Amino acid sequence: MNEHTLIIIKPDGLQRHLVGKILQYFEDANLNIDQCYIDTMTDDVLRAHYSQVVDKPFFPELKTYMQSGPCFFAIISGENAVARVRAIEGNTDPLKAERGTIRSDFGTSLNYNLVHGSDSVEHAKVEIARFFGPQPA
Ligand code: YYY
Ligand code: MG
Repeated sequence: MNEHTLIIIKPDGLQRHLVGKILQYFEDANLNIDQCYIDTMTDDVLRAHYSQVVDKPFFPELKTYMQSGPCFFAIISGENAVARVRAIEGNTDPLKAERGTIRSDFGTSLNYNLVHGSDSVEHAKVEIARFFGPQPA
């Protein structure tokens, strides 16, 4: 099934000059980069994006991290793209992520895990609309 998903390369990915390397993981998996841009997340968008964790104790640190510089946003598409992007990114905690995943290879800690990927087809639609506006059906 051809799917579209949202990825975000978090600010340390840009600061550490890892954007090209990270995108290569997706291209090596034969996934497509359909649209992209770089911008700093506003408070409102950040709260909407992380609505399920706004009340968690780690949210203030996550917010500071996510707004420490611009992020790289992209729509990625391809066969089974939602699950495959998550697999390529690896476990949320880089220390638990399998070798060869982005988070294992470059992530430094649970709080600084470099990348985001939508966790379901349904959430991917919502997240793509949030960051890229309404898409043609
Ligand atoms: O989808 P994914 O990014 O793998 O994890 P989520 O459970 O959605 O958490 C979102 C985000 O929050 C995670 O990427 C890092 C951060 N976080 C954290 O800083 N500390 C935790 N204990 C759990 C999550
Ligand atoms: Mg998530």
